[in-house]
Amino acid sequence: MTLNPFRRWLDNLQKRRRNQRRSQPRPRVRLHLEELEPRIVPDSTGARVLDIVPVEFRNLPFDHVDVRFSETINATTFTAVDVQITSPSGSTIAASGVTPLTADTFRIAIQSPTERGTYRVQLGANIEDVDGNLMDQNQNGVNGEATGKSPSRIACCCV
Ligand SMILES: [Ca+2]
Ligand SMILES: [Ca+2]
Repeated sequence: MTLNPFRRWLDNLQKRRRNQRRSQPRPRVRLHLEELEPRIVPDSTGARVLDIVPVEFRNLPFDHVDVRFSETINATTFTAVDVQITSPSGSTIAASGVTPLTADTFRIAIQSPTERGTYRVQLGANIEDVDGNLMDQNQNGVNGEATGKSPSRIACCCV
């Protein structure tokens, strides 16, 4: 039984090491949990037109168009100058005014046209959201592009 003394020696050695480890002061790890502060991520996204209504007029006075944006708009930056309405024959219909209905919806007043057919309505791109971002209708991350105007929307007119 020559193994027993060796085993005993090894057991003792392991025990001593374990005891040594226990008796040594352990480094204390303290977790300091901190509440996350609310952070405001600056808005850099330009608004886009979601809806233009109505899309069809039948034997009704065609004197306004309502437009809804993807977000709140700075109403001072949306005026009749930002509206382009083209008649079926290609002439321009002037917008006579823009009135906010809600934070993101506006009514564009126009002079009643006399032509039947399809009218193109384009808006932008210098209309700003409340953070000063110009429109980004094509959502490519570049605001205020001339090509970023709202897509041609159709309003049919029956007069
Ligand atoms: Ca925005
Ligand atoms: Ca764009």
